[in-house]
Amino acid sequence: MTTTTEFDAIVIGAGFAGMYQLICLRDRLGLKTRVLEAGDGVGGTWYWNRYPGARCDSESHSYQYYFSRELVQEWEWSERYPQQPEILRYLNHVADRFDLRRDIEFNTRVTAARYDAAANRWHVTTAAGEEMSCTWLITAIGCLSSANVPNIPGLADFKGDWYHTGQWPHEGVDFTGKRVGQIGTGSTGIQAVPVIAETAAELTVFQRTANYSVPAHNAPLSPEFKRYVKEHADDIRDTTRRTPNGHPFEIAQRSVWDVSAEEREALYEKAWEKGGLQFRATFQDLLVDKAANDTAAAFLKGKIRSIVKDPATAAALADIDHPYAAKRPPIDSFYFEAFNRPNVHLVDLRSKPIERITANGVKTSGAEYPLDIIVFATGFDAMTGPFMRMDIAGRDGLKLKDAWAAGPRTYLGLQVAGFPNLFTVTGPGSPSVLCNMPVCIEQHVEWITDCIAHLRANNIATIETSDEEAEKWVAHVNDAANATLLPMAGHSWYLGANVPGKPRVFMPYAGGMLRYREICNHVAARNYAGFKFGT
Ligand code: N01
Repeated sequence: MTTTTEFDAIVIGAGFAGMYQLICLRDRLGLKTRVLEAGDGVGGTWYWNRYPGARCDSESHSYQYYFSRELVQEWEWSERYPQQPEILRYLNHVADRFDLRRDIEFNTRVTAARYDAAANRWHVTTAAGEEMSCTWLITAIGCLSSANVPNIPGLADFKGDWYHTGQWPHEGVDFTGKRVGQIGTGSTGIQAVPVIAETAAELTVFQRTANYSVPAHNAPLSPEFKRYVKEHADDIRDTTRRTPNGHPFEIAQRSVWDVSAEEREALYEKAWEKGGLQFRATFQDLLVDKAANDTAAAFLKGKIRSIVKDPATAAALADIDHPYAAKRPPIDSFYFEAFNRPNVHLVDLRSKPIERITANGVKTSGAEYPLDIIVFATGFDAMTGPFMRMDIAGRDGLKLKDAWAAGPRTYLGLQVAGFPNLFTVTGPGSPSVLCNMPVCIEQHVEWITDCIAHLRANNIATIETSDEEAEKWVAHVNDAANATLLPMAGHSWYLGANVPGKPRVFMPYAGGMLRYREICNHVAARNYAGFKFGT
């Protein structure tokens, strides 16, 4: 590592996005590039989220980079849904293979970035007080990287240990013989429950909102499937680029109303047996027609009632208040089954909410639950949180915090008006979390790389969008969301509703990855329409 502090480009974050951005800028464009990473290793999400049961909800053969044919051919996944350690091994392999570490500064948290218009440079400050500058600043900070520990009174009094799933200790946590309380039943909590239950003496699950879940049916990959993936890599890549959510399966073209009730039930049963996120592809109208969605919801609630033996627990787990997949649909490995174990208990917080944490455990309005360990599976200050914990100032000192006071406003999720030469990989207003992440990351990184190459080739010093373009894009993002059932889950993190005081704005672009890609390509082909160039 050199001691230079002036770069062509600085990338913040060394997860899937930052690593590929480094490859593109350094190796394809020849830019002097530095990646700044808060952790002491690569991996981003997969570096931090080491909680029990952490595995990917995308199928392994689609949850990888496709930019390098050689990389695709040489890497082999072991399971249908890879576990966190395997994904982290993959990302470390990528870092080694492409010799990335020499340009990544680890243990380096960016605290501030300031645009100097006179010099046309971004000045970046780190927690250790280092100062660096660059022409192009690219955030690759993830959408779900700012842990949300709810402000429940009394946490400081708790005598036991507590952990947030997104900041899990690297040495692991031993639950043996412990009374564990888990708050949160989102995708993370649903993965963690069955694994924690295996060793904890008692596991009490505090559920505020009941959730659907479809079995993952995870299994080791067969040699035939591994061979299929290698032989059909280009087809798999093309499918992920064509489908609205970037997954390697097509959404059925039929409507719920094209088939009889019996046929529908049989199709849901088949999808349940297959498992995974693919369940929502059973019919094309599940996310746009509430009555159609009700049929899937009824099927899934019936499954919960059939799995969970205690009727009161089953009723609380199946009492779901939002359409299926209006919140990010979890997939699980024996989540509902875990409630049949004698050491797992459900506390329904809707009737009796948490009042406080005491020295001994969690106190709801109904009872106090003595605990040795509390696990917060309470999610993230999603999409905007990672930006807001940095002090980013653009043209004329405009703070990003102020520009986004009423919610994030971007053009294409790629740029913010008033922040020249700042690009935001999978930023708010892009498909990101509604899509299989590596697919949208590759698209964003390649678009940004092509854009910077264009600017350099044409001696253009700055690229910047305008308030008007951001306004139009935000309106389009809202229209896309409102054409679906997604806004009907009023408490979802897609809307920022999980963080008290956060503006309620639908943040990801729900128009689908294919449409989004076409829009971005169209913008580029029209000489970056919607952006202003400066010399
Ligand atoms: O977080 P969440 P997550 N008192 O926000 C509850 C991705 N992911 O970490 O719904 C009591 O979904 C909250 O209750 P409610 C995926 O995109 C991916 O589970 O707000 N409860 C909810 O039950 C996912 O969507 C994978 O009423 C409180 C839970 O905590 C995203 O990460 C795996 C509370 C939070 O659920 C986030 O999932 C896992 C409080 N004060 C996650 N505050 C893979 O594919 C919050 N809750 C690998």
